[in-house]
Amino acid sequence: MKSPEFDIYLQYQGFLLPRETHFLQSLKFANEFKFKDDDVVAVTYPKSGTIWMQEILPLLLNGGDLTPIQTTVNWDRVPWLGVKRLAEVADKLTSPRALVTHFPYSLMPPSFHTSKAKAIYVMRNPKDILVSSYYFHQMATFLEDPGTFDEFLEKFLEGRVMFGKWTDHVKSWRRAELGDRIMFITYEEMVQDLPAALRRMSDFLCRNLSDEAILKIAEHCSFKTMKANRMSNFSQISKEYMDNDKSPFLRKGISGDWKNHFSPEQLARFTSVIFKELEGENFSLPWSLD
Ligand code: PPS
Repeated sequence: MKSPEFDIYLQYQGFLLPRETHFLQSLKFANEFKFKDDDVVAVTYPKSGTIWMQEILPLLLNGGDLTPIQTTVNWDRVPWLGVKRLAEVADKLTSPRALVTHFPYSLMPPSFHTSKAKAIYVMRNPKDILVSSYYFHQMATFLEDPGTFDEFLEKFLEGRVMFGKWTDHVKSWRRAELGDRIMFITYEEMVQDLPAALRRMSDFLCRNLSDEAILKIAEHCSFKTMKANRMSNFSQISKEYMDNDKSPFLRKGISGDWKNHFSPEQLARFTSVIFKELEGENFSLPWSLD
């Protein structure tokens, strides 16, 4: 039996954050974290490809040496900004450092703004995020029970989920002041042609990688390889926190699974809300919402 909502989430600057991993102290640590100019942070709304980036970034930064993904668990290899573990591993990270975060722009620490650190924002079709998150809420005991898919869809649209509304998150990171410090990529692009997506990221990070290195990285970052990598598949986490038998963390790894879950009514409701909230924004979505 899961605990009530207030036990599960910490309210922080208008956002609900899972208490299991977020503490006032870890958030203070994040706020005081000193970004360096050669850091790179992958920014994601939950379930958009975070752990994929924890696999990709070390390999792009080191030219394809597999040591980090074979010897270090993902949460220590590319730690989460905001999560308590960061304080324990921050000093051990070697430059160029890679981090991930679910933070909306407003939660980024002052040093991020004054540094030249780069950000890669990974965006995923929100319908697939909803589906992925629905299963994740069933397997992660530190998150609330999602209820029915219909109930969870309403919660998601209202932003009564960790890190708030998806639309607010994507809008928050469209900041002119970031200029060429940020690149945007989609989960779908990565699924469709991983080597091409890796090439784009590697160019953004000014890594001059050979085609051979890119192909090697793509092979080791495929869904199949990651699912078998015990440093990345959460098999080392106790069932008490994540029950992979209920739903594996690396669940399907595809785009379009929403088609197996949405009714026509749910689709119409979802599309109209998201559409309305993005009206007037000067960026377009790379996929159609309906
Ligand atoms: S979390 O909890 O926010 O950190 O989750 P996150 O890592 O952002 O997202 C989990 C989804 O990403 C999928 N994933 C991948 N898809 C394709 N290829 C690779 N290599 C890969 N690695 C992770 C993972 O399976 C989750 O999506 P779903 O749709 O649930 O399968």
